[in-house]
Amino acid sequence: SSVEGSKRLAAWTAVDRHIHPEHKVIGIGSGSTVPYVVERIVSQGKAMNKDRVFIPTSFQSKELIVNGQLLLGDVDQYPVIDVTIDGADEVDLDLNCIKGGGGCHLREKVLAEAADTFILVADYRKNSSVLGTMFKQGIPIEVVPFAYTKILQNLHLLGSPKAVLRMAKAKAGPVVSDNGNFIIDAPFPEEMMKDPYTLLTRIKMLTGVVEVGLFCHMAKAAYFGNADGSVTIKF
Ligand code: DER
Repeated sequence: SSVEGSKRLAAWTAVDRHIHPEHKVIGIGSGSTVPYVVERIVSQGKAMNKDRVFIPTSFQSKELIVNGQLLLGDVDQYPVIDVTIDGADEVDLDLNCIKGGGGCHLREKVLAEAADTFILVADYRKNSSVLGTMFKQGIPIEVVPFAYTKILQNLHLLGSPKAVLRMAKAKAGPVVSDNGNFIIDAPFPEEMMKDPYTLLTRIKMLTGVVEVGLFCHMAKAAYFGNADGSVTIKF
């Protein structure tokens, strides 16, 4: 499909531009676009990858690294990362983005922050101007289960009356993250989404919030594959 093709195009272009022989410690994001990132890195060959180490941002990301027969590393062992490449749910004109659609944004943000270069790869549906205008599900927020009801109340008061606990589809009950926490999806009005950094700080201060799926001033570039086979780059 053109969406899958555009994910592959974004991923391959970003790897070709940003993963070079001198890059030895590489952070691998989560979601349905990053498999194309791993595919392209594997295609650089065993000789190129034999002295590289790859740090995962989730169980899924770890599986991609293992199945790609790449060397698996740990962020405790490699706290400084050369390049992290990850997907996004929506990216605005300033490269701020919503992440967490896949419920992995806590570890993703740790590796995004730890990287000298953080790169986003996505299909054309994520290429936006104001966050929330294309990705309508709400800001993903990882919370400790003990506090989720209180946080829902506080989010309603903060400006998101429609904030909800993310329920699992293939399991009874809520989605549980790789860290054993719950996810809340909180849509906010466009006015508030125009200043994502302020909103990030206000949500982060709510007691029991572990991490917020707003990545502000972090990405160095974003690559979007388009249905016509072209690539749009924001930087
Ligand atoms: O959950 C996440 O943060 C993922 O990176 C998500 O934002 C992007 O997922 P996709 O590549 O499947 O659209």
